[in-house]
Amino acid sequence: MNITFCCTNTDPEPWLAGLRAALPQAEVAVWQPGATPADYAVVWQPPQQFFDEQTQLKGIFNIGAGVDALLSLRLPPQAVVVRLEDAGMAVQMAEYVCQAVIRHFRDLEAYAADVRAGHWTYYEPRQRSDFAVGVMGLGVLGARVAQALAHFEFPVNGWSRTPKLLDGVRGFNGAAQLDAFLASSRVLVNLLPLTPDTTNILNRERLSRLQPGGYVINVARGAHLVDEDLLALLDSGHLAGATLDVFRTEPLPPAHPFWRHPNITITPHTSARTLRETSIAQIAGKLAALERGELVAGMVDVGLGY
Ligand code: NDP
Ligand code: OXD
Repeated sequence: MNITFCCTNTDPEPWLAGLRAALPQAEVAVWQPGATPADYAVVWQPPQQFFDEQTQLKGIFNIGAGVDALLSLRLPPQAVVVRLEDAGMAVQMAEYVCQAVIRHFRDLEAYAADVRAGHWTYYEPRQRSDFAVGVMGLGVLGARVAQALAHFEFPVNGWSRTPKLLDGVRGFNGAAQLDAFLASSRVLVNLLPLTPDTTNILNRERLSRLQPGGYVINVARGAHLVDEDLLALLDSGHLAGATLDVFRTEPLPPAHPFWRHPNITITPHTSARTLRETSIAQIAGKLAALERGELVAGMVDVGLGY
């Protein structure tokens, strides 16, 4: 069996060593233009030329959870597309989102600024019951985040395409319940996949439906958010702030207003990193199962886009 590796911005050597150790029967090599056709591919944002040449793939393993970049390419139609499921990302996402919610809820940014200025000040505690957090997307990552927030006793709403039952989470589903979900939430966490249905979903009309003093946390994809609509709602005072980990263009261009906005915290697409060892173990297990003719979890529905 041959595995070809084509991952942009990734040092290939530790991946090759890990894949060879986990799958000793496989030939594993970095893809070069003109390479002989392989059986499986391990990819992150490969060029179209890769799939134009690798036409005989049985399976494509994406070393991330989101497959939007991959599905924008023409893929060999017979190949199954398998994404990472959790692989250590869910706990990282829960950490990141909880710290963003808590930092805002507890005014920790303002306290840090006061302390830097030598001031010993107090702010009026916020009411937890007024601080409902809405999580868009209740998949592998969103469900973990929603449950972590529920442990801190925030009221938690969740929105998904199909109905979901999660302890401590008030469930909403489908386009018909989106407005009610937004109107019930003050903080909005986005963990949707980027698909034709969800592109630009965080626009002025939707964000205006959040409760006054709303706060936006986008950890999914930059193209979910209409940047200028967020800025306008921050300027109008309807929204209090945002924490953004993902952007339409990454790295975020130096002139972009998000860099300097006083109420926006940005991080460089780092809320949940791919962990190499865990990911290799997951990929190797699924690849072996596919070879035995079994179905595996995490197979992408190309029609739905996630
Ligand atoms: P999943 O596929 O497990 O979950 C997706 C969720 O979104 C599901 O609950 C699904 O509903 C819901 N959904 C999809 N389409 C719609 C729709 N049209 N309307 C309402 N709900 C919808 O994905 P993951 O949780 O694994 O990952 C989510 C995203 O997080 C990734 O696609 C990626 O973009 C982003 N990500 C970001 C990272 C970062 O570092 N910033 C790291 C990893 C991922 P249903 O349950 O009904 O199918
Ligand atoms: C992912 C990501 O989708 O890192 O895994 O954004």
